[in-house]
Amino acid sequence: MHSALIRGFLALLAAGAAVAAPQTVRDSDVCTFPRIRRPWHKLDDKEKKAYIDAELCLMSTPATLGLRASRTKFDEFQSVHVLKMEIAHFTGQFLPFHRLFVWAHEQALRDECGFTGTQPYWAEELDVGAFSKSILLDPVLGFGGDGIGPDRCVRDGPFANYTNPLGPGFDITDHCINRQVNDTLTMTAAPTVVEGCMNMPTFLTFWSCIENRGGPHSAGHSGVGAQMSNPISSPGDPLFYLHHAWLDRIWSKWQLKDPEVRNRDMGGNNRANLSSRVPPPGVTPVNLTRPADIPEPLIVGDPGNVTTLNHLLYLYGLVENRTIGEVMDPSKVLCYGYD
Ligand SMILES: [Cu+2]
Repeated sequence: MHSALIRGFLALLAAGAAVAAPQTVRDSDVCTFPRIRRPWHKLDDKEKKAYIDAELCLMSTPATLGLRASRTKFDEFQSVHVLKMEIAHFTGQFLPFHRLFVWAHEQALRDECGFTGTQPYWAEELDVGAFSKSILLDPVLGFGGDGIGPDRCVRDGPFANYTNPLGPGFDITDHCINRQVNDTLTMTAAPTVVEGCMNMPTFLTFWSCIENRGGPHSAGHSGVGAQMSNPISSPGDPLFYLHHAWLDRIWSKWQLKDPEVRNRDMGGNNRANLSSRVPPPGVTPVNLTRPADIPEPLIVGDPGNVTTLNHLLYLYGLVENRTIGEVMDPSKVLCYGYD
């Protein structure tokens, strides 16, 4: 009787430990001063130059992860996005994955290139209907302008000479960073559209408002065009990170309206049904079929079909993998916030 009690007690302790273990906070996870991300238009010239220089540095730092077709650290990010295409879009992990992905990029700017600022975002509301005149497309203190000529190469600005080895889509081809700005397709970044998403009551309704056609996600991609409008290889344009930081800010603001509930609110499917997806009018359809020689993306931590907080955001070595639960509140493990 006595030993049975002790055995029971020990079993309870073990069960408690097993449940408690994933919640353990490591020293490196304690966030005392969250880094505050700001919009590009509020950075001064020195801050803009520091960010662009750090991105150029990633583009000249050799790849180390052995990922498909990547020559540089910059390419490795694009490669991970290609590898994860069907599980990182139109799935529950769309927002959490892109949160960790943009954070990993910011971290690489810091670790590899000595960047001391924070990941800026593109306040796209300011440029609705006029991406072509955005200060982000400035040739000197920006990302270069619209593409020109038949190949739509960006021929001015700091990234004009970069040879991008991945894309379009799943292809491996050396090409320039290209754009085909379409101001009409930027209307879904309008404040009224964003406000509509902010008023959504649940994660599922909020996420679909952001990602589905007619939502702010498509504005940055379709409005910039060319590589940016390719759902597979879009991180080949450095504007990708400022666009997704803007979306991440909207999610974060939405979460802060009811953090107790919304920092735990997750759902959706784990794998996208892309066969029913057609691009918005004016955007060339992209072949979304994964070639046989590119391995299927891994789904880890979610044995069912529904996305949960236990879902592991697998990043192929870009940074430590994190669960969705760990990135729900950016002011915790990732230690940042927005202005
Ligand atoms: Cu994406």
